[in-house]
This record gives sequence, structure tokens and C-alpha cells, in this order.
Amino acid sequence: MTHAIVIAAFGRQSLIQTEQGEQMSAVTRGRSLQVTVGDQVQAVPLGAGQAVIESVARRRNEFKRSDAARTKWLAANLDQAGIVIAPDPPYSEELLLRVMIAGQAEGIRLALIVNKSDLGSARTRIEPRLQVYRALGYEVIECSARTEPDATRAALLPWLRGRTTLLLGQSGMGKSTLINCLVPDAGQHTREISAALAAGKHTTTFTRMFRLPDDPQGRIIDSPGFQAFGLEHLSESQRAHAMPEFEALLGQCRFHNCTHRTEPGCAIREAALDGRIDTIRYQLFVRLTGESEAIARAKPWKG
Ligand SMILES: Nc1nc2c(ncn2[C@@H]2O[C@H](COP(=O)(O)OP(=O)(O)O)[C@@H](O)[C@H]2O)c(=O)[nH]1
Ligand SMILES: [Mg+2]
Ligand SMILES: [Zn+2]
Repeated sequence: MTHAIVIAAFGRQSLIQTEQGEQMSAVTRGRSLQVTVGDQVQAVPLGAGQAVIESVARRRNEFKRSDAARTKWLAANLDQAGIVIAPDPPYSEELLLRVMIAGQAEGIRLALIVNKSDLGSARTRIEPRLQVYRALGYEVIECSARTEPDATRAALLPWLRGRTTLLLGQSGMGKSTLINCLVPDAGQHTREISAALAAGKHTTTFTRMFRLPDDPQGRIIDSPGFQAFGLEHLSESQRAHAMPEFEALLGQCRFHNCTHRTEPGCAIREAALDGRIDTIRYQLFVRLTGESEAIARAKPWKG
């Protein structure tokens, strides 16, 4: 039995790496055993670069999204996550809120990576939003992966150093450009992993972990871009607790089971109405709750 870490996952196939640095393609024993990138596993080598994963260690945290039908794990056992946004095409405030709630609910340290900072006027337009995130305590790191690769490395490598970081973001923000800027041989690695996983042409549809140059402990995890980010795995209360600006106000509403939408005496709505908390995030939060209820109503009753 060998101890290993999952460095790429594609369906039931994964690529694992032992402490000695040996890589093997692996499947799990049994369908109920699911692995994701960053998992610590016990595996039995079968020879010829193959292995069977027998067990998965308890996760310190996990970044996941879910809709009514299924849950998708992005990665586990993270030190932090960088959410990549850009001024053009404009990032979605709603997707950003959802990703932030998912990470915050797991206690994962989050930073915003604002790419394409070279896009002057579009960049200026999002500045008020960046101020909101800075005020909430999130680190905001600016870069231009395509036009200023050296400055981008200088801005990001100190933040990445010695840590395991998940990079995630909606498509088009420049995540692939960023990975290629930070990991010199990312393209070659991805082709090798893709071949090992027999993923064929779907080179961007799986999550994989890279080593950072000149950084023995540093790891960066690239994940596929997304167009939707469901939070069905989180209760209303867990979502509310994942909003840092709500924290001091929770418990001050008139009703203990307040949904912070229309109830009289809601401390959070009052704070949004008089500008003490950001109204855009508040309104998006309220919309999440409404959507969740619609799904709950549509589910058949199982008595
Ligand atoms: N202006 C500008 N464009 C960028 C920058 N980084 C990436 N892009 C462009 O944005 C587009 C999407 O980049 P890509 O890395 O494929 O995004 P991904 O979908 O997030 O992986 C491409 O046309 C890139 O050339 C940047 O720093 N500045
Ligand atoms: Mg990409
Ligand atoms: Zn309330």
C-alpha cells in the first residue's frame, strides 16, 4: 500500500503521485469512493503505471458546487483559492458571489485575482466593486497575464509561495493565460496528464495540480472555467454565515428564522437599505434564497 496525492481527476480516472514522485493512473475501488485533486489516498500499485485507490483521507476542506441533481468537487485540502476575474468580458457579480460563498463556507482563504488590468477604462469601471471586496477583507491582486507576464509573476508568486492554491473562475477571464505565465511547462504537463487519463481532446475539462517553479511546497490547481455555480449543498443559514458583512448583524433580526428578504425588523435588509452593507451583494444573496425555495417546492414530498 502506498500513500499518494491526487494530482488530476477526470470522471472515475485519476492521476496520483507518490511521496517519491512516481505518477500512476488510478481508479477507485468501488463506485462510492470519489476522489478529487488534492486528496490524500492509500493506493495499491498494480504495475505498469496503474494503481487502485483503496481509501481517501478525511478532507481538511473541499471546494465544491452543486445543483439539485449532483455535486461536483473542484479540489480538496487547500490553503487558499484565487478567484480570477477581469474587466472585459465583464465578470459576473452573481457568479463571483456564489464562488465566494462556497469557499467562505469551507473556511478557505480567498483572494480576488483581477486580470487584464491593462484594459484601462473597463478596469476603471470596476474599481468601486474592488473597493467593496477590499473593505470586506479580501485580498485583491492585480495583474495582466498576457501583456505584463513578468509583473504578473512578481505580483502572484509571493502569494502562492509554499501553499496549495486553487485557481478558479468563469471562462474568458484569462485563467489559462495566467497558469501558462506562472507554470513554465504547464502545456506539456497537461498533454502528459491528458494522455495518462485517456481524456483525449478534453484537455481543459479536468482539474490538475502543478508544482510552482523554485518552490518545493507550492502547488497551483487549475480548474475548468464554469458558466454556473450551484450552492444546493448549503442551507440558507450556512449561506448567510458565508457573507462577512452579515456576520455582525446575524441574530439582530426580529425573527430568529429570518430569511432577510421581506420580514419586518430584518437587521440585514435595513443595513442594505441605508447603505451600511453593499446592496448589490445583498440583492444577489436574496435571489439565491428565492431560487433555492423554488427548487425545494418542485421536489416531490417524501414522507
Ligand atoms: N488584454 C488582456 N487580455 C488577456 C489577458 N490575459 C488573457 N487575455 C485574453 O483573454 C482571452 C481569454 O483568455 P484565456 O486564458 O483563454 O481565459 P480562460 O477562459 O479564463 O482560460 C484570450 O483572448 C487572452 O488572450 C490580459 O492580461 N490582458
Ligand atoms: Mg481556459
Ligand atoms: Zn433578517
